Amino acid sequence: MTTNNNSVQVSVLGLGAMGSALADALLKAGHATTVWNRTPGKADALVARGAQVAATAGDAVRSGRLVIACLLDHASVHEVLDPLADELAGRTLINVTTTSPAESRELAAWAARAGIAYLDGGIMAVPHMIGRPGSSVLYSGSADVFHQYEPLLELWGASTYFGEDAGLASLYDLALLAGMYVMFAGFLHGAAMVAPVGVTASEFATRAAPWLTAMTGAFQGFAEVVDGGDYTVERQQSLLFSDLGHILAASADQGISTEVVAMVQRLIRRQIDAGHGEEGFARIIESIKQPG
Ligand code: FVH
Repeated sequence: MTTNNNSVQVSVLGLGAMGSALADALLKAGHATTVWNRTPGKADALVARGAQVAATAGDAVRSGRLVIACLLDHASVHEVLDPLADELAGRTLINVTTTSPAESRELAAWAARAGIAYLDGGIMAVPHMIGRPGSSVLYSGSADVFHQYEPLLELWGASTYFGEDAGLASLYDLALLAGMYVMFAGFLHGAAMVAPVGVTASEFATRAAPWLTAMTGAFQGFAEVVDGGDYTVERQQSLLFSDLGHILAASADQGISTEVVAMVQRLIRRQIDAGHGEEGFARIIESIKQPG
């Protein structure tokens, strides 16, 4: 642990993989860190690096002006914090547990009623990335809390504040994860397509990674078309040209599921059927915005 003249008395509730990584980064920066976990034993490595361990969540809350919650889900946050509302009053709570936007707003309202300053966070990193390049954490809720603790928050990753609506960080978090999961499904679909001819997923990955990385260059162009609202602009590939029938047929020939590609094909088809076949691929956002 290094010496830190601006040391914050901070308590971390939840020492799963992520809570432990967050606490470790605080300790490395010299913050006076108290940790608590429901199941004993998970604090040992952190204690060896200078953390204080609290026997109960209440003890942890009482020992910090700033309380970080990194628990499993919204229900576990309430389970731990509800009995401690009086103890938390006048303190600051930053909740980086993954929750839905509605759950984040609910927790912010709960905190406001209890007199707790509240900031919601969405972590865009896996535990080993915390404190390293590429890690970012999204925040919304109290601007005062964000600005007061920004140097501490920067220890975990690049911090971005989206505004007073506590649900915004979660909304961005889940929107980014939506993109990630669909991309992963696309990669795995491709790996399943080539598997019957003896291509390993690892070999396929060496080709898919640079290809998909290059294709992310198209995001900005799609975004400009979407924001401009005119899908007829010429430089885009048309929806008719984007028909995925050949990919569906090849997938079926390989004896694999067509579900992943069929999902995209349905979005395209709805726009073609509505008479927009000559318009650009970005138009499938209209299928997404208006569920069929
Ligand atoms: N790990 C990751 O890659 C992701 C990256 C993005 C953000 N997530 C979210 O971070 C939250 C915590 O994730 P985690 O990786 O630390 O999760 P676990 O290792 O499974 O640890 C869960 C901790 O929550 C405690 N806990 C669960 N239920 C309760 C409860 N009812 N009361 C008190 N504590 C509870 C659990 O305690 P224990 O099982 O050890 O007693 C762990 O400390 C999460 O929202 C991710 O979505 C991580």
